[in-house]
Amino acid sequence: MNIIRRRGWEMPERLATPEHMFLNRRAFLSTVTVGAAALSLAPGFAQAQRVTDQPDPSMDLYPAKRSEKFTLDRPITDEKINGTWNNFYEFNGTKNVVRQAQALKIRPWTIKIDGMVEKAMEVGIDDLVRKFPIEERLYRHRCVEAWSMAVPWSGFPMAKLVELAKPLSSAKYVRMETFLDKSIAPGQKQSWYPWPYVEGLTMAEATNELTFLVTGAYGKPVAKVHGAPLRLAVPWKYGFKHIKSIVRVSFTDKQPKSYWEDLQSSEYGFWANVNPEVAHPRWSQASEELIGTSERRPTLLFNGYGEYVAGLYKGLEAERLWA
Ligand SMILES: Nc1nc2c(c(=O)[nH]1)N[C@H]1C(S)=C(S)[C@@H](COP(=O)(O)O)O[C@H]1N2
Ligand SMILES: [Mo]
Repeated sequence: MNIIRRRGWEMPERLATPEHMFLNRRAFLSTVTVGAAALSLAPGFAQAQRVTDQPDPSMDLYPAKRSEKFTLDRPITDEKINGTWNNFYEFNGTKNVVRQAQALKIRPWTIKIDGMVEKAMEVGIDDLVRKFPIEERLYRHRCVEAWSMAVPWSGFPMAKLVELAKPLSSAKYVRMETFLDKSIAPGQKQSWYPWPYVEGLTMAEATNELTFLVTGAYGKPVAKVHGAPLRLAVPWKYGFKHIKSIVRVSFTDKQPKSYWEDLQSSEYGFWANVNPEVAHPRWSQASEELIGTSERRPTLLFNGYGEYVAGLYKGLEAERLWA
């Protein structure tokens, strides 16, 4: 008999998957597309097993030198645990997405930089990753679902990309977009989601010292399931701001509407800063479970990164900074 036991850090469904709970409700309403979406899982999965990747051309950049500046108050989350507990809705809405994510083709990979910039450009990931020194940073990550992890990311400060892009002084925000390819990502056939995944930051947030573009993790090129070949890390914000597999970075004067805000604006907003005192409409944010352990810890304001970022929000007290 095959009894599935819940490990300590796996929360009850109610807590672990709030993001897809209301999506299921939506899916339910959208009865016409449900059948097609369910069928679409099968071909995506088959393709995942057929893909054979070339050796990653950025392999020689890792492991990168670790920055002394960013330290942890907890052990690094085991790579295996971290690589098998993921949110990547393009592939599926469960935490078990690693096999399907192998269908992602990460070369060639081009990032389009456009909008309010001196000159729009397209840059290949292997050019981009060699333009700046790559460093390793130990960051904590707090998902809005109340679980957390600690990760050795590698990459470069987003400020470097902003500098490269030469935005006009009228640009106020950076809008980022994930790839769109239904043929490899079955989730993207589900028409009730606002694909492609979009996230945004203010210019001040994008150029903050903490804001990091991730190209590697655990001493090697970043895994597909974590958002290869280019993913954002903004450790003072809830996990959903950490957009994966970025293909487009646009500078704009309009506040970008993120994927989650578009889906459910009563629960997810633009700022999404971590605050243990402001509950999500459906659960408390006071504490978090460290994935891979049975440990629960109190959540910290700005996930403990207030010294770097609290100043960004002075004068914005009237805004929904915590959702
Ligand atoms: N494109 C894309 N980016 C995404 C998501 C997603 O579903 N699609 N999920 C977000 C959420 S909710 C979290 S918590 C983190 C999870 O990152 P991890 O799977 O590497 O732990 O990715 C974020 N970035
Ligand atoms: Mo999340």
